[in-house]
Amino acid sequence: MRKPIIAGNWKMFKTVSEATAFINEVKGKAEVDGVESVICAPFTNLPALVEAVKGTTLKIGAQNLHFEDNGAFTGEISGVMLKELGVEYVIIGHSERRAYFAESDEIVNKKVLAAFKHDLTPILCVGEKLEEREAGQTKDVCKVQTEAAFAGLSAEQAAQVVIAYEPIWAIGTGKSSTAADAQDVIGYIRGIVAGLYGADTANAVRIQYGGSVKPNNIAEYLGEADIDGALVGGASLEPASYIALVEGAK
Ligand code: G2H
Repeated sequence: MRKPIIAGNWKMFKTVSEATAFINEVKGKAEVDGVESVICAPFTNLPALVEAVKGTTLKIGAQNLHFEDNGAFTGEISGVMLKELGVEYVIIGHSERRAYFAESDEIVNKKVLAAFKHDLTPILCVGEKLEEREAGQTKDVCKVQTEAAFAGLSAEQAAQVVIAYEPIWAIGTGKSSTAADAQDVIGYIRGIVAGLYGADTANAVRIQYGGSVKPNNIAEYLGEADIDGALVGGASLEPASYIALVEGAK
């Protein structure tokens, strides 16, 4: 059985004091047996958050990493740096990074490999743009992105990847994919992993849906056979809402 995973993607929100206040409010509440609960925060918050979640089951993730360990890459943060902090997860290839920071499939793949090099679990984002959906290319886009991102991974590593299927047109827009449509694509993505590594690996991989997930629709998504959790932006920012999301994943 795959353990459901709810990951809050805070994007560029919250100062250190706001972040630690959030953890103090959700401690013991956004902790539900059988559900993994991860907060992916801005880099500046990570040391304080790792400290704040000690003694809880909450886990901390970053939202990006550079694929090199160190070097002349002004403004970048590496896997070595994240690992030493005690960070466990890292979002890779979010559509905002692909769109605004020119992250190609090749860069995403290098970042996935770098995450494993430093024992960080990647939350790999894939998903289609509105025009791609309208052109009937959703599955082709997901196939290309998924296969590129997994290049060079062993079956054992592949089984640990968390994939987040996020249709770009549903991000922060209030328009969410129906649970049935999300299941259709996510089941297809699981089939891609099966094609690469076989059924056992595909059955182990956790695949989240992301895009305007809220406390009032999370149960619908988690009710689908292949949907193992959610990557949540806006609705992860308020403690009460985040707690409801984790509870909704039971
Ligand atoms: C998609 C999602 C989190 P939101 O980006 O990754 O954000 O839930 O605000 O649509």
